[in-house]
Amino acid sequence: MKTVFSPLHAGHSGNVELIAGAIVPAFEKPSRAEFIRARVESEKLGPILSPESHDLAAARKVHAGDYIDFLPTVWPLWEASGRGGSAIPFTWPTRGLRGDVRPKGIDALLGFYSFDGGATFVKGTWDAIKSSYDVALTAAALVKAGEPSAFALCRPPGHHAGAAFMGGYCFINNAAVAAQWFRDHGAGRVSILDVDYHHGNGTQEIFYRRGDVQVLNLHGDPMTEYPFFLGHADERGEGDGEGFNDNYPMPFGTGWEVWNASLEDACTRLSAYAPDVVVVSLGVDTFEKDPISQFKLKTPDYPRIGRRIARLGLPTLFVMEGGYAVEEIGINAVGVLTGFEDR
Ligand code: SP5
Ligand code: ZN
Repeated sequence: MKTVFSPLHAGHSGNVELIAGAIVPAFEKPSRAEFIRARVESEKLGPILSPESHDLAAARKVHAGDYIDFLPTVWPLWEASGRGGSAIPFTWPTRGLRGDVRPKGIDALLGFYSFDGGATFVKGTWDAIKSSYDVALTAAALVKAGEPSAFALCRPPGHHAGAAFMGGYCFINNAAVAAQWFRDHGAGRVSILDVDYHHGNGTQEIFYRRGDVQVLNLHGDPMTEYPFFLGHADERGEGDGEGFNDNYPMPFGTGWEVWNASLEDACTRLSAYAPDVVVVSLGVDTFEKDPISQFKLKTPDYPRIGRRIARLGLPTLFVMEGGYAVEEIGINAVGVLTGFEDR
């Protein structure tokens, strides 16, 4: 399997986040991608390619144009206001406030275009976002050209980013961009299988009213887990999308047996949908040692995930999402991929 990777991710570094009452170095850090890249090499998964540069037209097909225009301006506006550190949103238009009026000024705009304080900017963040987008599209093109699978080693991740908002370490929704790109390049139906520990709220929102992209999500129950405000089992899609969104919320402590039963059900639904291509939002924060998550998957479980996905028998694009146990992130992420290749 070919991997697409860009070193530009590394400019998105030194960010901080507010978590559990403390401001700490962001868990979503550059070493994540480096550990995965190193494991791709040591496992001899296949060649590692650099991404080709793409314009932002494909991003605008799943995101609002004004949101995409905003992202490259964040750091310049932040610096122009005389600040350093990380640019972090801190005020949001929730119930009782106006979410329909776009305000002015960097603090207001950061809140307007986000749902939490987890998507933060430093100087190199936009270039990293753009490189992650290029990685996803370049890997998608490999699958379109006939590769049975490809690995988009994206960083930053994407599945929390909605049509017009960032959050949860995510800015451009790489998996959604790739799914749309497949639709625009000959695929009649696309399935997105999101196995990250957290609900892919952004992906769900983007495709919720569409029947041409099926979205399947396995995740921590939003009654008790981030992102809290989406991801319940009764969210089945609306309008043309009714029946094409499926959520599998699971409780803290979920291990392989229960998680695998959800995967099996999701795969059955996916096969019934009979898509032309599958996009896997590959998070490995389901791991028992993940520092911010509460599932109990073990290292040998990851190749099992890959083997089950391979049994779908469909062209498959893997898009990297979360996973914060950096020492094991490469072993677990690449474990899914070697499992897929059954080796
Ligand atoms: C892509 C992705 O995996 N984003 C995850 C963003 C999660 N942000 C909030 C995490 C809250 C964790 N709370 C538990 C703290 C334990 N010390
Ligand atoms: Zn996650």
